[in-house]
Amino acid sequence: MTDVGVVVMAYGTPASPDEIEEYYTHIRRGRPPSPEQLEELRGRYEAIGGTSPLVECTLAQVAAIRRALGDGFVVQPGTKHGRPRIEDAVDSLAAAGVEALIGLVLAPHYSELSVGEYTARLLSAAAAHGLPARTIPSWHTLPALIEALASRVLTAIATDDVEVLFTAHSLPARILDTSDPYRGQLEETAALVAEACGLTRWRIAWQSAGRTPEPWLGPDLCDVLRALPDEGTKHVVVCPAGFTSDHLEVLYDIDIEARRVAADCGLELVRTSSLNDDPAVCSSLASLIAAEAKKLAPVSG
Ligand code: FEC
Repeated sequence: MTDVGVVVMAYGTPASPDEIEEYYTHIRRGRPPSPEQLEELRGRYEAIGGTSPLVECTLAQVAAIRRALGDGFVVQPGTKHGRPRIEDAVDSLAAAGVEALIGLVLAPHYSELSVGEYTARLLSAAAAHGLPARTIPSWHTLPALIEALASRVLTAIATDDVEVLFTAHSLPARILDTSDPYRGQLEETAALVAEACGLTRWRIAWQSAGRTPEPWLGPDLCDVLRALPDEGTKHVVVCPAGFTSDHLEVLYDIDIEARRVAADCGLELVRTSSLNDDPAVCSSLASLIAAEAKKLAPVSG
């Protein structure tokens, strides 16, 4: 019997400061950033130590999923904007002779503009090799995810007088004009975690919005932080439920930028630790992949 190929997909990051311009140009769909935009992004990477830990975190997550899946699967990372790209992963799995592909994105919530793009690229690369493929659109209510986030929220809470903010990456607000499930899925994750923790004061907020003229999903995390002191709140826990690992959007946008805003308004901000290669979450993701593989039509021969 031949193996099933698995592409574990993540955002990707520049491997070194020299690659920031190419990476940013790829995110901008081939339009190079202005010198000011490039400098600004370079400054953010410098502030977190020069490069993002996303490569190592993604590889650790892939390794944990590979271990949990065991025999019968060949597991490769594939990134949206870094190396290897999703298409490179599919090429290498096709060359390894897999009979079919399963794709999973290391982000729990589905939007046509986020996970939808990963999926379209995976399916098109698989079709180019004549490989059947299936993907897992979202896993925002996975019990292991809810339990892992709940345990991190409880660890982060140091006082009863606290408000918990569940965040995900903002997207252009035009997604609300369609039946895009992104916002509703973050609300669902947040409500389940809040229930598991017995929280009474919590809400969702959006972070890391793009710097473009069109409206983005709100409320923005920093705006919520600025409003909280007027509501009598002094302590806040930020749980970036839309991300699975340590990277720029967590280490800069929350740990540096949001923390600065919080300090300016007299708020104490604690961030929940990232899931990274949490064994229970990775092994549950492996079970999702294995279940999806069972739905593949048997390949003759
Ligand atoms: O650590 C790292 O080096 C990479 C961190 C990183 C993650 C990430 C995740 C998401 N993004 C999502 C949407 C958008 C949209 C745009 C956009 C732009 C950027 C830029 C950087 C960046 N993103 Fe990202 N994102 C990360 C990094 N992202 C850097 C470019 C500069 C900036 O705007 O900050 C706007 C694109 C455009 O201009 O057209 C939209 C979503 C996620 C969460 C899901 C996922 O992980 O795929 C959604 C990690």
